[in-house]
Amino acid sequence: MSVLKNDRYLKALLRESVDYTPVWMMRQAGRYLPEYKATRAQAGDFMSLCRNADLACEVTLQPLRRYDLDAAILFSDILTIPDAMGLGLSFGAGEGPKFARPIECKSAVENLPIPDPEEELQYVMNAVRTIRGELKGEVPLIGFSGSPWTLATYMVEGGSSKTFGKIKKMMYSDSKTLHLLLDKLADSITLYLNAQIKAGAQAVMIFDTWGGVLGHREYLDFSLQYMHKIVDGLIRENDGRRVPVTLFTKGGALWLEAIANTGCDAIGLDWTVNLADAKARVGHKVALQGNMDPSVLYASSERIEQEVQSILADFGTGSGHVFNLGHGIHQDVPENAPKVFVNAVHHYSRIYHK
Ligand code: 1CP
Repeated sequence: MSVLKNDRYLKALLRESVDYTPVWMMRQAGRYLPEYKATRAQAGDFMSLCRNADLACEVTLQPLRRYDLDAAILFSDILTIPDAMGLGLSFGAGEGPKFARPIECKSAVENLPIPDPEEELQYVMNAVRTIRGELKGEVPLIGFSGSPWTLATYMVEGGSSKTFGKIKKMMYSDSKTLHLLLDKLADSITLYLNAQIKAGAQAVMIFDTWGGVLGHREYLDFSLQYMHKIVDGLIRENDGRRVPVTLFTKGGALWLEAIANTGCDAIGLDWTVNLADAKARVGHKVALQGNMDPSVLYASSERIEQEVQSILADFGTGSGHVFNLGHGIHQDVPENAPKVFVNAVHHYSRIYHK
């Protein structure tokens, strides 16, 4: 494998010194890019794009050609695992995900298989191997998965949800079944992420997009406990280098200390938390990733630069910060905004790394 030319992202996650703050954008490959839409049309539909290693590689690299990003993220989706478990995933045109066979009862959970990453999910590993080859060591490749709780919400609700009524009913009336599901997911995710690492992912991230809809005790019990189990089972060194793991819970600012105690290397933050406060609470243990509101990218270049400078000032001096949006980039941001954002992070962060 080629030598890594830009390792700022990996270094910052391990709180090692860098010359400027590295940056990438959650959902950096996607519908805000015309070339993504063209490749998706070529593939036919979203899952066919994920299953085609060459096209998945192409869309992974597209944002890197436009912007000076410090990391690439595998193009795939968090719902590949439930699909591989046999739930029948589809994405209608312009719609969210749908499962043909959602989880409705205990026996459905008991019968769920734990997918073999090099069998049912081999297309993901093939994409990782192809992307690593094509990146030629320019920047590191991030592998990812959804958290057990977040995957379970889609599996029980049958798709996206606003109220999470079905899964919360299961949580409060049949918690044993839900724990069994979360435990199986944690085992599946551990195998899946370890396979991504063996295939070439140099860091991994767990997206707990829906952890923030839980009550205080429920978050610890139904979400964080299972992410902790995954962190305990991950390969932490590969190819002579530490493989950092980032946990991102949207709406998770209440639980930063508990998240830091899982042994993860970094915590992903949304924009509801001030970086200075977060750093004071957990910065001696973990690195922080975030946390600009993605909607700032709708504003003028001056306003974007101002927001970047404020967030950099909040974090202050020293390493341990990976700049990012606090959630995925919106589909309709002006074409030039990501460039202004990325360049501003690099430009204005140098004074904090002397
Ligand atoms: O129409 C299209 O082209 C599909 C849109 C799309 C894209 C571009 C989906 C369907 N998934 C993706 C890619 C994707 N999903 C990536 C690629 C890597 C990147 O560039 O960052 C990643 C990391 C994800 C992760 C993902 N999928 C999450 C967690 C992160 C987050 O944004 O909170 C979630 C919740 C999903 C589910 C999902 N997949 C797709 C959609 C539209 C959704 C969200 C549905 C919902 O809101 O409930």
